[in-house]
Amino acid sequence: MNNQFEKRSDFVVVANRLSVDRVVADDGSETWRTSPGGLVTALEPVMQSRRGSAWVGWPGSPDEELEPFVHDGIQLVPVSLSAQDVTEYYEGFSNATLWPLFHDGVAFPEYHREWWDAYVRVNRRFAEAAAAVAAEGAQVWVQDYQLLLVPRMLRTLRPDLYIGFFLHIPFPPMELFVQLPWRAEILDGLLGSDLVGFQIAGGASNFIHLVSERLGYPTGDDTVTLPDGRVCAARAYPISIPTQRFADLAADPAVQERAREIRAELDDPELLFLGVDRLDYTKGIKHRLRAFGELVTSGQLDPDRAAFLQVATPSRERVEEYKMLRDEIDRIVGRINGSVGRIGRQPVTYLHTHYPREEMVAMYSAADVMVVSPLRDGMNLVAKEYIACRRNGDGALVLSEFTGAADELSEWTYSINPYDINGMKATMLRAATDAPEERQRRMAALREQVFTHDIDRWAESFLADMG
Ligand code: GDG
Repeated sequence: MNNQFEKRSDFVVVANRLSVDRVVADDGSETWRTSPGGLVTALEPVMQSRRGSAWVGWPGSPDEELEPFVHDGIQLVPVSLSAQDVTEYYEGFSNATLWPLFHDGVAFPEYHREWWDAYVRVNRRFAEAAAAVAAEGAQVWVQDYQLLLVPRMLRTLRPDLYIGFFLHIPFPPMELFVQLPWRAEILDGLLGSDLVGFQIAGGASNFIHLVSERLGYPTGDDTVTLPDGRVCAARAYPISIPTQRFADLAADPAVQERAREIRAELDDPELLFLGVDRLDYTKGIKHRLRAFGELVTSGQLDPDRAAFLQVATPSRERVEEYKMLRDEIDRIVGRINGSVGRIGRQPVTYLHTHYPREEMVAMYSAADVMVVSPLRDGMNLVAKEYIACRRNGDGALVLSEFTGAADELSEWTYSINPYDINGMKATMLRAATDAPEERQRRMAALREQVFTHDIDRWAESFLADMG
């Protein structure tokens, strides 16, 4: 073990990205800022409360060797990736093999042996960095599909550690998973953990079933007993959001004013639909726009009175499938606006850019109907954020049954199958026209669920079970 760290840490998070973003000032000087992402927000209190916690991750640009440094009391351990690693491990195996395969194969997964070699090589680098910074008996929490091999590698290096893993995306059914040429290695990688967390119970049971069928290890409802007698548990921990923070922002008078402005800038529609996503083929953006387009073209919705605001944040822009999706969405939006728009009034406003959180909250506050239509999604935080922001208890959430969020929320959402365009059209209309009391009743129940199940509860329950 090396001695490059002054103190070793009792709690270590290992994630593809570091918890900080680089900020370059006008004079060219560089500093780091804690990243605004949900995971960082969730884990910050836990990390601050423990002695010298550490976060192992990639700083975000290729070919950069950085020494470990301390930021806001957290020890940051940068893992370097070459440009080739980024292409093969990150864009390749993580985002063009595992991502589509784990999302029901909604895009075709590509299998390349050199991508796999890079994935193994980079996972080992993360495991070695974590092994070097973790104190004797420390808790190490590994995050997500980019690092599926890390638990086993880390256990081999450091059998004294408690190792947890959380998968943010779905865990596929056996029939899909077994396509993977490296299925045995990946299962073994995860089984290096003491506890594997999934978004929903179905993911955990897919995993247990697979291990039982393929490896023949003895399994219980939520446990696997390994040949050396060690037990690996697999359970659901549905992730959530910092609900109160969203609610507080929505209550800010400046944000409320901005919400009014947004409606005015959209030419004061009577009915405003909203979609917010990373531009990703799993999110069903095309499907929802097609449904809305048919509703306004057929006259079931009046194109002079209804508007759709779609934000699609740029994502994975160098991956081929994402470039194609962007072109297709441009075409669909152009066709709708070209056929039913008029001068000064376009039914679809499509924004391919990233906004500050205040602007997102103003949009959530402005929209009458939120449409969340993924073909498959681990959880979907946008759905929960919309609920948190509906401070007056109004608004309606149209939610795909193929999201993790539907497991918790579908009793009170307007539930859709995004492959069924007619069904989606009918449900979007219903969400828009139901009696206000019915919409309020549903929203009250949704708010109760999201306020009592926030991100702190998620992190606390996982860590408590990790031991
Ligand atoms: C993965 C899983 C799981 C989006 N545009 C902007 C912006 N966002 C924020 C949203 C939300 C987050 O990004 C997206 O989270 P999702 O959960 O919807 O989706 P993924 O990015 O695919 O996340 C997913 C999640 O991990 C957590 O486990 O729920 O299933 O796929 O917070 O608000 N935020 C800002 N500007 C934008 O333009 N500030």
